[in-house]
Amino acid sequence: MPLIIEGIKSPIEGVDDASLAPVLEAIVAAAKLISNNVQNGALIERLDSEGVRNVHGELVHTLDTLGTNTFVEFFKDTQVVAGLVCEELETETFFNVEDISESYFCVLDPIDGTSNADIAITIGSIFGIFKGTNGDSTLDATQFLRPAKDFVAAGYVLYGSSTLLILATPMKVQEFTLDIAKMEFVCTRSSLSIPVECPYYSVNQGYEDFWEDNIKDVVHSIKKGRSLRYVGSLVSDFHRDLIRGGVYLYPGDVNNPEGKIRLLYEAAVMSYIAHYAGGSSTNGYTSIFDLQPKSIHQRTPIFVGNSNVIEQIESILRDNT
Ligand code: AFP
Repeated sequence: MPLIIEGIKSPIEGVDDASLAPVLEAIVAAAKLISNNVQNGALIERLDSEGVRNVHGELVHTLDTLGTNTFVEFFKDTQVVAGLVCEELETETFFNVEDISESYFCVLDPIDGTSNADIAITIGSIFGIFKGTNGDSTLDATQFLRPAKDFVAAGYVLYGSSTLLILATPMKVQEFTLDIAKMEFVCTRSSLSIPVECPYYSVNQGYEDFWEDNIKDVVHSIKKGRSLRYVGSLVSDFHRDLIRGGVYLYPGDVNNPEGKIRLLYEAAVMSYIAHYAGGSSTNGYTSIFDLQPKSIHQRTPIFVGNSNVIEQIESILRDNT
């Protein structure tokens, strides 16, 4: 049975469990508010270079704080979200629910790409949703330390020239566009699949001097016949690859062997969407869709998008070891 969600005009397919509705409604409500804030750009985004830093040592922007607070408030009100892991919060946050095993645990990057926010470049919110493990009513990190394949739904909201919601379930990946006049999301692509052609690759080529030789070999090989596109917001770069065909790469380098992208609330979500859109993902050696996280803020190298190219990348890395 398709699920009817307040704030989304079209029904959501691929979710059997109606108890997920309040979680999606919270995400939609938060997205609409954040979308308004993002539109205000520099009127709202006041970055103080001496300002507060998050658990990763990165400067916290006004939008990060607004985004985090907005999601926390909406999730708290659902009565079914029992816990949240958020990029901006050092430890897990737990909420009161009646039955933990019947509740949901969310992972979240409230504003991805905030360093682009004050220059009016597309940013986003990334989310993944786990169902409480049946019979397990513990409230600790183990509720979140699960591979992407365990998500019941995942997606992102993209705040660009229009506001889009991409929602992946095991049945399909759907795109919704925010109708500003009515402030409701309308389905604009009912079933997304990553195109077979792969015209683009997205990587920060500026780090080339710091890459190990095997990564240089990968990029050298896959760039042939492709255009480089790199925004510097994972949501934007991934979204282009999802719609137009491409691969996104953020490998490790000599200074940061695990790269920059967080496993739980960035890489795992993109790997889940890619998987159900007919693409794939790897950390170089193992599919990120199946990768077991060890800690909530863990980073991972990531290669995600067109399946043939991901296979090619894994094969180059295998041959180099
Ligand atoms: P910010 O949220 O600090 O802007 O980081 C965004 C991000 O994690 C991801 O969205 C980008 O793909 C990546 O960083 C860009 O990082 P580089 O600037 O190192 O290429």
